[in-house]
Amino acid sequence: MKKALIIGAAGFVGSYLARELWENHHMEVHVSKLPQEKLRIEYAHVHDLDILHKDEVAGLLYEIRPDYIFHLAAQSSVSIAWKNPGLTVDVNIKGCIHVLDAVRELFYKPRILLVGSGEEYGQIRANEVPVAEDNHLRPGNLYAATKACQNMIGNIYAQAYDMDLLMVRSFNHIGPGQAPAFVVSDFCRQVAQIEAGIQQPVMYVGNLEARRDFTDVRDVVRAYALLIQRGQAGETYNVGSGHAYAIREVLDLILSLSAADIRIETDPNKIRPVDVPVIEADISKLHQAVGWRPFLPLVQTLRETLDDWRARVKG
Ligand code: A2R
Repeated sequence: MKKALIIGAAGFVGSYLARELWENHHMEVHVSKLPQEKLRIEYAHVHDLDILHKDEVAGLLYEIRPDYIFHLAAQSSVSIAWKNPGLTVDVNIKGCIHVLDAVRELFYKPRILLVGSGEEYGQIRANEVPVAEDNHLRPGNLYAATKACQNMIGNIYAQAYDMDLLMVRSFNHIGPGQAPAFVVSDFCRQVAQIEAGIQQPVMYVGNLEARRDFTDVRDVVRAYALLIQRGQAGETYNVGSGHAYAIREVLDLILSLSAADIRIETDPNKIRPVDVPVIEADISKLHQAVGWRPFLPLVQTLRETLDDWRARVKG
């Protein structure tokens, strides 16, 4: 039985990935969380780890001796990155180096997947859509810049130290349980609150014209599990649906799932200082490598996310 360690599993993706590895790939699953976070996963061993402390990373790896390591830990919010760039750089770059160095110093060679972001491509030009892995990176925000840097560092470590690592650039992933700082979760929460009568029937939105590539988180983790087993070392793979939707289209779909009569208003706080008009993934490299395609239709994910918020709002 292969052993997997998911670093940074108390966030949105971690539990979904743990379940995928356990149920569909029959791995022994270890997960890490920050000491102050709460996390219980029935079929996973839970460990405390702050990646800002390199010794802790090394100690945990030595204790578990995983075959596969998924590096998910990050300061992953674009808006927090604007407010706290220092923390974002520390966690996303220094923390990643701690993980890579701890792995490099082990007495054996586990395989590592570094999780990056479609935001790394930044200002994608019209003739570059859908964007492929060898495109220029022009990050438009601090979060994206740290993830682009993580990717470059991953490439350097893979070549210089012959490490068995691969990287992904994941586009917007969505699904039940996501924090409301992300657009789909935010919209679903607002609709659920309006339906429950705890918010006026007005929805506050940001830039509705931006086009983004949305994938259900369960499809995303399926790609991670396949890649770590069958992907090519030293390579970067886009993980996305391959189709960009305008935020307005997503909003309309969510509104169509509710009987409530809702007015739309722009909230200047939700407009980011720099926005990228279109982000859409070319997923042919991933498909060729492991045969992956997304299964879950957008409307199903939206329905389940809205239902999840309806349950959360009821408490
Ligand atoms: O920021 P928090 O308190 O939510 O904790 C996050 C955690 N984290 C850390 N873990 C260990 N040591 C640290 N110094 C540290 N700082 C933050 O990593 C959170 O629990 C987890 C990342 O989960 P999320 O932010 O929910 O990201 P998600 O959506 O699960 O995405 C996984 C990966 C991230 O690297 C994203 O940047 C990428 O996929 O899209």
